[in-house]
Amino acid sequence: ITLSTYAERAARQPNPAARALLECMARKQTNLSVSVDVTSKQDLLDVCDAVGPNVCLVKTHIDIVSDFDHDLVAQLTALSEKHDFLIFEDRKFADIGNTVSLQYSAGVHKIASWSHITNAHLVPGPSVVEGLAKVGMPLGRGLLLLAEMSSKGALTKGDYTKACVEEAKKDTTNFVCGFIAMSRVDEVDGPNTERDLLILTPGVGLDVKGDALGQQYRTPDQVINESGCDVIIVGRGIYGPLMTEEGKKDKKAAFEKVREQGERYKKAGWEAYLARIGQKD
Ligand code: UP6
Repeated sequence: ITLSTYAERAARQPNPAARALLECMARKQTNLSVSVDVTSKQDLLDVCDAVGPNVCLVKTHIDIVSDFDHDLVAQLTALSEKHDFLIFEDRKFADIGNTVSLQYSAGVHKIASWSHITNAHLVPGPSVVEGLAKVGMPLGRGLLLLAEMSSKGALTKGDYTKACVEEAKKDTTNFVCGFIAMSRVDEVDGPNTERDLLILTPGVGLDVKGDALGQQYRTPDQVINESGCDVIIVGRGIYGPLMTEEGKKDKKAAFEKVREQGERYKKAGWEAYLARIGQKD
């Protein structure tokens, strides 16, 4: 998998959301996903508009938006069409099948109706996947399992990680289309010839090694080229300029910096991919 191009992998990808993502990555030449962890609707939309041209995927935590309403979803969807990116609600579902199917389809956020991709912990066992599949499959959605986390001391390792990989490989419905992971977890025991699975990787930063709350950062080259992951997820590395005192005072200048950071991470991610597949450009 690691030596195939994104376009080659799109052509053989059975999950519609994963296929659309791979096609978008090849078309826009970007493996960058921006994690827009801001708490106001307008900031969220403005970040998406600023970095939209450089990303394949916008990752949200919709439950942190203080002034959430369905117009936000309508505008986010419009931006995803304008700039050609997909949407990934980072909900990290982790309950019994019946509960997650309700959390995914209903409530305030109605995640399944607008988010192309979402994710889940396998802690409850395979029924978490079944519950989500019931809602997401008819809509052509995709699910990522959290096989490894980026934070210090994460318990997602060893047999737990292996169980996530086995679950994904044996999912004949293809609803599970990949993982959140730090490494090529589907190929630790040799090449994965069973199913093409995506690896999306958070904990990516070019300027700092971590934060005060256990986050650990690696560079796009370490993640894509050395570890063989497919998509880099970058949050504060991109929208960080908005959070500073200076940024709060001069939003226009801050958004220009956000746009520049998007361009910078896009370039770094794509160079790492070209190095991995053995091409210069
Ligand atoms: N995230 C991680 N690590 C994981 C899984 N998810 O950082 O193992 C998510 C966080 C955050 C984003 O919830 O939204 O990725 C990382 O943000 P950052 O780049 O600002 O650290």
